[in-house]
Amino acid sequence: MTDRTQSAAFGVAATEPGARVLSGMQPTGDSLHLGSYMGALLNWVRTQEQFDAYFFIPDLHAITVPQDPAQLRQAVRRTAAQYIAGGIDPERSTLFVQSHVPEHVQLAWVLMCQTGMGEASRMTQFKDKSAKGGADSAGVGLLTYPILQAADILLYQPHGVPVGEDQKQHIELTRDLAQRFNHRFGETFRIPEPIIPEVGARILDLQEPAAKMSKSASSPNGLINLTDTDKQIAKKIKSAVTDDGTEIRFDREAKPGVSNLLTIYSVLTGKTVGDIVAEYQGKMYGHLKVDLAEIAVQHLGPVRDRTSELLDDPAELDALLAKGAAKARDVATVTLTEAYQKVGFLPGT
Ligand code: ATP
Ligand code: LTN
Repeated sequence: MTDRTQSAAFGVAATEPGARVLSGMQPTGDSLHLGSYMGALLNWVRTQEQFDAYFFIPDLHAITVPQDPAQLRQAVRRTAAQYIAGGIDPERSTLFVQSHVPEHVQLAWVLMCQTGMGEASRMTQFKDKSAKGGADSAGVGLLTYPILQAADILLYQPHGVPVGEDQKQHIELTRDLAQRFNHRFGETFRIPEPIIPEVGARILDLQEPAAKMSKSASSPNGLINLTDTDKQIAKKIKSAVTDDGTEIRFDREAKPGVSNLLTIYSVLTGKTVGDIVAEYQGKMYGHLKVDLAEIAVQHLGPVRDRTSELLDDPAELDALLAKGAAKARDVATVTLTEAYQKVGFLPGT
């Protein structure tokens, strides 16, 4: 497959031995979905080939909105299983749960003390999520969410952070906080680059192509979960909203629905959008949908089946996550100790 990542960091950093990447996806909603799979997970799989990779499950972030404890436990294992089923190799990459590494919260506190109120409240995700439940019901955790995310990242001194388009602003804040800290207390943190795929960084809702595909989608038919059955996947693609006219062409403005399907097709097959458009010249939207439905089922079916196999052995998954956390702590503790010393805390031992 061609390399679809735009970031210079991917090429430059990969030449440095030991260069790291780190990323995570929240264990909320029913499952990871086609958007997070293409915008993030597939890119993680590519980065693990070239980098010392850390992938974690941000369970601390998951409690910034109301959650059910039993469901959260289940969702953390399911997310870990989906990472592995999607191609993360736990022998090669370090896979862990955020709450198992207390250094994340410890560094977050230090960074919170470097963040302005205005700066935190300007974050788009905070504004969207707090507006949804009414501003008064939003917890302080939602406001400090991106600062915890900055701590997640900076602890591991990564060169790159593979994420979808919507996380750009949080990575920008992370860079600002790192620069501010370094300026104030001396060189401590590496300034990380976002690694955003050129194709697939913003997959749209299949029913509402003005919005991104999201676990909080308004219609379940707009969202393909990695847990969906073959029948559900095929049905959702075949009933995707397309645009006026009949011509299959890539035009994000005038034809967002068809362009979204072409993007999904391109990511799943590795063909360029141009080649796909040429292949479907003179054909109807229906042809494209039928073929894409089959491609998606072939691609996502095995990921779903492997996830459920992995979930059949939760003890094995837990053991793997414990091993990952021990490895992650070895790295995190070095950065935290340095940051604590730089701000003026006395050594504890
Ligand atoms: P929420 O509904 O809470 O915003 P979400 O469904 O958008 O959640 P996240 O868990 O926030 O998904 O995202 C996990 C990762 O997947 C992030 O790196 C994000 O940028 C990426 N991602 C999420 N949705 C999409 C999408 N529609 N297209 C491409 N990438 C996406
Ligand atoms: N906010 C991210 C999840 C996340 C993350 C991170 C991603 C939490 N900490 C650190 C990259 C690096 C999201 O996907 N919604």
